Amino acid sequence: MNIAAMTHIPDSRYCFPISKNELIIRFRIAKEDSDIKVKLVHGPKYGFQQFQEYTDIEIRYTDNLYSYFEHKLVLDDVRLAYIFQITENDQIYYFCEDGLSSTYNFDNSFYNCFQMPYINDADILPLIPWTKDAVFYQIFVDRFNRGDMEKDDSYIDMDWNEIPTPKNFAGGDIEGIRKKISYLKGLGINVIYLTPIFQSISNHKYDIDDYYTIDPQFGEKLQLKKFIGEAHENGIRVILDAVFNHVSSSSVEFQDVLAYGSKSKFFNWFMAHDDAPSMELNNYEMFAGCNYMPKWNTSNTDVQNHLIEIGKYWIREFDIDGWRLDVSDEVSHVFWRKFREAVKNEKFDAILIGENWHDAYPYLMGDQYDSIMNYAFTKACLDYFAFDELDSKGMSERLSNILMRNSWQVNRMNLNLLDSHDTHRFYTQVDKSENKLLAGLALLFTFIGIPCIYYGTEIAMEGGYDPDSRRGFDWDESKWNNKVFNKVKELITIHSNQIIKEGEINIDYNEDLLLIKRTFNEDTIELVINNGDEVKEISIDNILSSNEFDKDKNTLKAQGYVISKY
Ligand code: ARE
Repeated sequence: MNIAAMTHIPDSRYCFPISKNELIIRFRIAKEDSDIKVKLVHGPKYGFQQFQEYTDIEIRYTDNLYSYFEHKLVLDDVRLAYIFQITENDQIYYFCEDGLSSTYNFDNSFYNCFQMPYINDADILPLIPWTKDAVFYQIFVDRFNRGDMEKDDSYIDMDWNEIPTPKNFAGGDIEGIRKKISYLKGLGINVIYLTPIFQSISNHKYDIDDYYTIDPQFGEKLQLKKFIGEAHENGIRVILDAVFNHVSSSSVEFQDVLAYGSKSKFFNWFMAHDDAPSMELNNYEMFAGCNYMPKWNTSNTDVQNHLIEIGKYWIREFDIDGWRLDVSDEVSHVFWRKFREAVKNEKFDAILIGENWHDAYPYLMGDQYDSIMNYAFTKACLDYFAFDELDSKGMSERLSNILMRNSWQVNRMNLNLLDSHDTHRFYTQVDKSENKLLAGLALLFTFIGIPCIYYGTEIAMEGGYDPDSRRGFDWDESKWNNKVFNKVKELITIHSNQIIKEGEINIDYNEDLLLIKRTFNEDTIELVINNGDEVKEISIDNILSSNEFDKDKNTLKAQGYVISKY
């Protein structure tokens, strides 16, 4: 047995409550030790010495290094003590806070058993109820649709269908999105997430001058109100982009610092390297080497309060349903804790989605944001469908690994995406293979979490890296890929099934086939993807959606998928 691989951490992603009396317990072992048997030995915190119950637990997930036992324990007493009993070749071991031993003295267990000392209501990470049904649609505002024909359009310097450059403007606006609400509703999405809309000189508006003004290119406050009102009437929520890591160098605050250096009242709002910050010397903290994006000092209380007021303002006055948090991994944890509390007080079910590209567990323990943009899922899909870095076994391991990074609540609220304004379009990455795009979408809509479509994916838009992935949406329907469009609608409908919304997930593989099972009560929805080069024979009834599946011959062609229910 590989003892060093054995891990359990109480009150963490290895042990967390999902309700007042339900606890998920995970125990990690080396993958090559998967034949060992494990029992959870558990009892009341006050009384474990006298009373222990033994419960068999099972391996539920395996990644490329480890296997994870996972068990849902229903508790009578919410003060729990426990250890793990391991059997290998008839030999018994115990795993407790002190590690592994061949005997365990229950009389002395109060020194080294694991404990969940008490489950306090406030510490149960809440699942935002509406996220179960949520299907996101991300819009890069300048490129979705132009609706306001009266506005001053002298800034527009690109034809709608032209390939974008980093700096040109196509004219998309909030009014344009409002006019497409019925289109979006027809597609089946129910949350719109907009890239930034506040005053800024760029087309992407991540360098914000004034967080209280909507950029006139995109509209004005009344138009935003009208848009959100109509979206809500149509059952669609609206999420805005919070750029709180940095601001524009032309903002009032940074201009003051450039003018007065350490004498400026805003000096400590930024992180200058000496008393006289200047854009020539680049002697201050900034986003990714961009001196026009000076970093806010989010450790400073005045900055914290300033940004918190902005966060509350757009919820209170415009009834937005949450924030996507730009470069959230570079912003202070202390700030996010305060921000969360303020936002949730304003609207208890507003969602906060961080933009962390990597394992974000420390932010996702219930006191900062609710979930992240799941770029680890994106990367897995690229490695599997586009780059041939993963076979089906590897993909099943990678997806399992991603799930074991977080609690179930977070897994259910993570925003899964195939692409975004910061990546190549997925369709382009898979060399415009319609089959691979559809298989990727089938995975997106059956996996656990919230699916997010980047505008235009539904018509198979193409595009390389920024700025190419930000082309104008082509409203000429004769150019659409209708097969993809109809499949996306079909997959969104499948996603609304309770089995997908609430079900457990099981990830497996069989040679070239990737198998994703979602199970709720006695019912299962299963996705099978053939990522090999050969036709596979599989017998399946009750098909909900498929591509390249021959029902008569029961064969699934290369890159095909089939979703069934039983
Ligand atoms: C512009 C040009 C680019 C150029 C860049 C730098 O368009 O071609 O490379 O400047 O000179 C916004 C705009 C971008 C703009 C950028 C700077 O949308 O078009 O780029 O501002 O002006 C990392 C960050 C992550 C960030 C991505 C882009 O961690 O937070 O990089 N994403 C957000 C937004 C962006 C936005 C900004 C941040 C800035 O979503 O749209 O850019 O507000 C690995 C790393 C990640 C890295 C990721 C992608 O996984 O680990 O940290 O993300 O790759 O590179």
